Amino acid sequence: FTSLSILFLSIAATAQSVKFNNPAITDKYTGDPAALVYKDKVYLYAGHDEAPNDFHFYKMNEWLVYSSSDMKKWESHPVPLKVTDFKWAKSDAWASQVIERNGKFYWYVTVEHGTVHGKSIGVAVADNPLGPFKDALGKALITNDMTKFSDITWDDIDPTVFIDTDGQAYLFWGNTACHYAKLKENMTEIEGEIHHIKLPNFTEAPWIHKHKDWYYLSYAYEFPEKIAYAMSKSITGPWEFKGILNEIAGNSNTNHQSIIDFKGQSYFIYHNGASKPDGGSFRRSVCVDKLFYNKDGTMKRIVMTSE
Ligand code: FUB
Repeated sequence: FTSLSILFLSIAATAQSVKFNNPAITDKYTGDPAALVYKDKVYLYAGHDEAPNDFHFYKMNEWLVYSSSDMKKWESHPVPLKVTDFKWAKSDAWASQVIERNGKFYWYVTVEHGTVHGKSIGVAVADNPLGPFKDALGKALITNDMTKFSDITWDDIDPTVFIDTDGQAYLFWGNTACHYAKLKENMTEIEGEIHHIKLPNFTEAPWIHKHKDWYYLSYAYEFPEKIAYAMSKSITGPWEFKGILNEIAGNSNTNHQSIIDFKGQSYFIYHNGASKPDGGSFRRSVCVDKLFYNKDGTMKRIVMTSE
């Protein structure tokens, strides 16, 4: 081999190792992916986009769950949770996240409240990651009346949950502003005050993760949405803005991310609206791409790949 052919071979190998066959989920339209690594599998929770092609808003009545051992082959499981499982809610299975604590699985969801004006956050619980999940409280965990931050009715959406190394759990959420609060050990009650974080052009979709000794707060930035992020040495901040992580995702005005490490590789999971023939902002599809870190802990921009 000449040194030139070795260079070409290594470029080809790198390109191939980055490539994924997106969308990852093709049996249904899915949005707002939230991945959970548990034992040797990844569980992928997502909202089911049920809007017909001529309906130009979200129609979402249930959440779905898929599992995978390799991030490529995804097994679909029975519907684990519906809006109707929350008797106090009336519609809108919007963004959510599941976390495990002491062998129980807690699923934080966004729904439209039946009596309190606007979106609220509820929590369901199960003994295994595939459910069945049941409403843990019989009422909302967070409502618009509690946050008292803005008059918009969709301020309390998009929960992301994180358990720090000292065992303290935190819930972050929000639209227009990012809020956070501690969760009690039981994972179903807020402890103390609700705090508000200032982040440039925050739209929605916060996701908290930790990699090595850095905390990352990624979120949907502007509208149509890109994904940007901030970093901190502490879960309570201060957060330093680090810029754009992912560009607008094909044909979708939202771009909702989930970030995990699995079997030695980091992944960026999101949705786009590019599925043929009828994909779009309300008929989204979950995609998976690899994520890479720089030596200083910052994240490299995502290279979105398709088949
Ligand atoms: O899927 C409904 C809403 O769209 C989510 O709650 C937001 O994050 C955006 O993706």
